[in-house]
Amino acid sequence: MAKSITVSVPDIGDFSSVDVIEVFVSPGDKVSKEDSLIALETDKATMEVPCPYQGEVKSLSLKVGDKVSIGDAILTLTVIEEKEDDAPSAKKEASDNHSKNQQSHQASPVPNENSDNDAQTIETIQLPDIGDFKAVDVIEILVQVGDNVNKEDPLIALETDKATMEVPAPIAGKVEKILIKAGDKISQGDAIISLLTSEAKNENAPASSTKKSNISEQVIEAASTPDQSTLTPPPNKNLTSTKVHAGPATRRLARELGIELELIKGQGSKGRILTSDIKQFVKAQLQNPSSGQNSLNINFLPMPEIDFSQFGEIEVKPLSRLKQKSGANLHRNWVQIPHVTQFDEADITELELFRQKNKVRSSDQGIKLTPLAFFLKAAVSTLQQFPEFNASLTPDGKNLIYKKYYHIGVAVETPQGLVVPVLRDVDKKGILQIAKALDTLSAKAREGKLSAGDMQGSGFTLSSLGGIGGTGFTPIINAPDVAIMGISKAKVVPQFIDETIMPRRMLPFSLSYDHRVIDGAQAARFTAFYAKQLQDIRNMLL
Ligand code: CAO
Repeated sequence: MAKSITVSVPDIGDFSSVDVIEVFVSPGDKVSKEDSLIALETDKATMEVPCPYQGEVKSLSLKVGDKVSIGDAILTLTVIEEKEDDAPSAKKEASDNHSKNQQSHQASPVPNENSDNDAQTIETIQLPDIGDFKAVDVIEILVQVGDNVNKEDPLIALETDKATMEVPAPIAGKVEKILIKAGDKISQGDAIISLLTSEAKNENAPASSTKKSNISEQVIEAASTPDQSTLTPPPNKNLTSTKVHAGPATRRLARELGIELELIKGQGSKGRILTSDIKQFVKAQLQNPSSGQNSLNINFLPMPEIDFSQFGEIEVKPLSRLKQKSGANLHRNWVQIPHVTQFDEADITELELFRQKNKVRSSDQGIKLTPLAFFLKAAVSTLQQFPEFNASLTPDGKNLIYKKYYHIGVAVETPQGLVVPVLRDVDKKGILQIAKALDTLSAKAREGKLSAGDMQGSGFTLSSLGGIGGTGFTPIINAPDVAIMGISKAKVVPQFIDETIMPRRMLPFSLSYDHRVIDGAQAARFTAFYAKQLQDIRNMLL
């Protein structure tokens, strides 16, 4: 039986007032047990709060930017299947390890060449007690040899299947040697880094003296009690596709530099964004400002925040996650690519007669023969004639990558928003095969079953609103493509042909192109050629 349950913030150690940095679900979303609901961030770690039940999100009780503590309501869930036994205790005993986190460093004196001050020593920093975990993955080294670090600066990032954690420096010093590398597996007591330090150390301490550390306590929590109420990163499910995986230091660096993590492709394991990815991204922006975030350096006026309820009744509904994600991409492409749109029209009278003749025959084979299959085929023969339209600019803006394959993205409207699956090898397919592949792919899109691979690899994109209406529109280029074709609704209109007025079916279409790559004259030639292909489809055979 359906039941309403409030899911609250579980025990997250001694932290209170923790920042909510991401909310992964919206009202109406179906969630499974273990799906991540929100991400929290302290100055030491990020953590994701998994869903304790399977159900449907009824309402959210918090938003990004809120500060939460244990017991605060996250959301209300309509539980579809509830198993009493599975219900986690919202509050769980904090691990004994909480207060026992310790970090070690071994000291060995080194001669100090030029100092008559304090003698400098090399301290070997060891992995402290991180709970019951052994052989934990090192996912990132956050310092380099020669770096000066302050006490508490993060040195390395570790990841278990339950949490990401950073190991802070127990003392200030200069990184002398890095004794591990990303990808290593390490356990408590393993040496990680040598620091050259003049910081006073405990002379009475034994070689492997211990020192209190601030390593994040929820890590230990997760380590010691791995059940539903612990803070876990999400399992590798589709749900994660719109999320960014990055540790606290990376997020901090991105925030400091004002960089949206969504813009960066993570090179770490499972696509995790590393600090080195951010540095690389910044470097690329500096080298090629034209591809950079806000490279136009526009001082955008902030959007007005208006309480519309003062004017009448309103209802606020969140945008679907797909729309939020695709909106960011559309915005980037619109702002960063200098678009020009060329409008043209094609006489598709003969094409339509041919299609109507073959429509019944193809529907007998279970194929819906819509005009789009012809438009795609004509796009290929036009791209073959104008290869710079089937290309991508290199990120530094200095080279054009010509594609020798003809994979075409097709914009498909779905209940969640617009998606662009890619039809592969259109040049190698006949019209019926294209129609069939299009039908399969658009059905898959509407059912929300497209894989990431289904949406990659296009060289050119086609967006058809012809089945709906309109006389022309300016489609936004689907980067890294350099052009996109927009198809509008064909209609029969009087046309002069050899000084005679004839009823002809005219198809309006438009081509948005990246003016950095394509000149206006070339675009006009492209659309004229395209119109010619459609006017007499035998041209496509040439
Ligand atoms: N002119 C006139 N009629 C057209 C037409 C055109 N350009 N294109 C299609 N039609 C007709 C079709 O022939 C069909 O009629 P019949 O059944 O009588 O043959 C009808 O419109 C419906 O076609 P359809 O939409 O089912 O199929 P399609 O192949 O034309 O389009 C798809 C498939 C996936 C592109 C479409 O379903 C869709 O999602 N369109 C929206 C895309 C979108 O939102 N683009 C905007 C993105 S912003 O850049």
